[in-house]
Amino acid sequence: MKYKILDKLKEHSGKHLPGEWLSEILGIPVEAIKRHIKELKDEGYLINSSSKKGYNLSPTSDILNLYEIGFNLGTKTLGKNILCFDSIDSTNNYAKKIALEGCEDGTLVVTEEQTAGRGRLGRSWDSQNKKGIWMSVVLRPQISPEKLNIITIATSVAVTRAIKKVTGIDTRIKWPNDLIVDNRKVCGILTEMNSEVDRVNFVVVGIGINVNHTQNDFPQDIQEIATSLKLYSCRDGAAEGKLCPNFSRSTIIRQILIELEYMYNKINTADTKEFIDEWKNSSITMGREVLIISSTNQYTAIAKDITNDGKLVVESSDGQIKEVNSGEISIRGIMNYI
Ligand code: BTX
Repeated sequence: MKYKILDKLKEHSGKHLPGEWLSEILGIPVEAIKRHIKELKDEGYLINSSSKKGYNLSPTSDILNLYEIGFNLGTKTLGKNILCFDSIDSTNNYAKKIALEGCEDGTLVVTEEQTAGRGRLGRSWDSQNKKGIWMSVVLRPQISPEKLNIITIATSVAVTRAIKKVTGIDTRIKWPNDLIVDNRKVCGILTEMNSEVDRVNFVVVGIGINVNHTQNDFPQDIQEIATSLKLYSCRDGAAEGKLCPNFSRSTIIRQILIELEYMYNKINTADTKEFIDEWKNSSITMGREVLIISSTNQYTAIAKDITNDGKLVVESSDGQIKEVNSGEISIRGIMNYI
């Protein structure tokens, strides 16, 4: 019932709704309305209560729960099954566990905090309580294992689109899995796979986005390389004395699910050109010198293109054109972040 009250507050956002009116249309006593409003406030919803005017929901509430993420979601596969936690070691770990147990395609795992958030190659990912979006999606794509990189590429385009639509911020993509604003990392993507020789059983796509951090919230070792959506969007406004915009993490997650579902369908029908082109336009890697470190050798090359199945095309200094796959190599740009 409390979420039915929330539906009404959202439907009439910006207005005050009298308790008596809510009581009448929801068919429960005014006392019950009061009790549910208190429960919603305890969950963190910012609701103004006035004995004369009634209740009004503040648009600055930033709550992560099933109701908020599922509100008007409208997807067919992604986010049909959502698991929300207050704290967990890593959403990728949990998603892999339930994927092995057979959870459905598109299952979302999301948490307020990760105690052992992971990056690539054994690196850690700082995932503080309520500061960001720490989420993983289980996918069961119809692709062969060597095409795994297309999932990371689709995800980086989906997140880029979602951030732009919800916050207006333009992020740039750094191969293979970082989103950058202002030369700093605002998002990292960790794609992990379970496969047979020629068949993918499942892929877990982990997405970490810094949203609510101030610069001092970041640990010392990443202060110089990390930023958050709020920090970036406040930069100019704060100087001009404007109020900083408020993004709800649930709205961004919802939009990511919508965008990623669109691209997931494209991947399953091998129709990747549209988002590959978009990736190229948003990429800061294209045309730049990159250092390629493979298990056998190391060389610099120029990033030239990306294939329709997600491999980076590079030209080495001796003029050779090669296709490289992020699964087997590590690439560092010449900029001062990894
Ligand atoms: P990565 O290996 O490219 O980046 C990891 C590196 O990024 C770290 O070594 C550190 O230098 C820096 N770093 C750590 N935390 C942050 C942060 N919050 N913001 C900016 N830079 C940071 C990137 O790996 C992939 C990260 C995926 C994280 C998601 S969160 C949900 C899911 N669960 C999980 O355990 N991982 C993924």
